[in-house]
Amino acid sequence: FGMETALRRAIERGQMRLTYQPIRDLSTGQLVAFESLARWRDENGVEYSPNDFIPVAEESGLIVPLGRWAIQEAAATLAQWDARCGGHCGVRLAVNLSAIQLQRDTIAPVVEAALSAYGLEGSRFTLELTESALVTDPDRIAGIMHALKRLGTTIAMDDFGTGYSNLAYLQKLPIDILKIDRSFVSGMLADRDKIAIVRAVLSLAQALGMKTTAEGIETNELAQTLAALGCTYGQGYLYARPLEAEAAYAMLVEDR
Ligand code: G
Ligand code: G
Ligand code: NA
Ligand code: MN
Repeated sequence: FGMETALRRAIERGQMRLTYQPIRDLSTGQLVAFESLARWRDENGVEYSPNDFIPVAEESGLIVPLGRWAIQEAAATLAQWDARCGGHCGVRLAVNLSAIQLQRDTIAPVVEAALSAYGLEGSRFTLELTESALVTDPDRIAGIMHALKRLGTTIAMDDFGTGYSNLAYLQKLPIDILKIDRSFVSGMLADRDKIAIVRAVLSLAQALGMKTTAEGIETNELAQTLAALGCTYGQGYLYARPLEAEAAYAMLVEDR
């Protein structure tokens, strides 16, 4: 109960913030997007990891207000970056949606309201879903995904390959991007099995007309290898750790 109460208060008191990790086009190096990642620092300066507070938010139902806040905060930040750039700032923002959040909230209207409140086109948002979201009520999730697509957003399957779902969903659902999980990417240069899995995912995505993002890129050699294998985008500590909003804005200005 301790963390749940503290988290509820933190959401109410505006102690949550988003950090932003760059995603680059692997063939051109261009900055194309940032993934927004929630952070929580309490009044004593203690920083909690989303690996700890997201599960608490999911069990307690706080994922609904927290998720709504993240969508609105991402839209507000993007609109502010656009205004400071005097127009389109050149990047998309990716927002994570948890499986429980998709069960408990009506996501498409929440995304639509945030976009319209800040005058943003739907194409400026990517929503990252995990395979686990598809397990409980696939028909309902399919409906949500189609509603999100009608808003013009892009949909990415996060942590692809780590869930236990049936691959048949790939042909039925409007998925734009497969994010290849870090567990396959990091270390793949020294592991035949990992590189085989990465190649298979890349060829599957290509055959289905989807783009790919490799997570967890920490070295130049890895970025170059993934580019040569045809992976579309890359994300990882090589480019940057998740950045505070102001540092992310500085990166995008530098990149323009
Ligand atoms: O940023 P970090 O690598 O510590 O994130 C750890 C995990 O928490 C990741 O799986 C990430 O997807 C998840 N996470 C971070 N921010 C959010 C968020 O705003 N919403 C949801 N649902 N998950 C998040
Ligand atoms: O589950 P999800 O893919 O949303 O998790 C993203 C998490 O991965 C974030 O917490 C982020 O901090 C972390 N991350 C991002 N890039 C790297 C990387 O290059 N190496 C490692 N070890 N972690 C990373
Ligand atoms: Na994610
Ligand atoms: Mn991910």
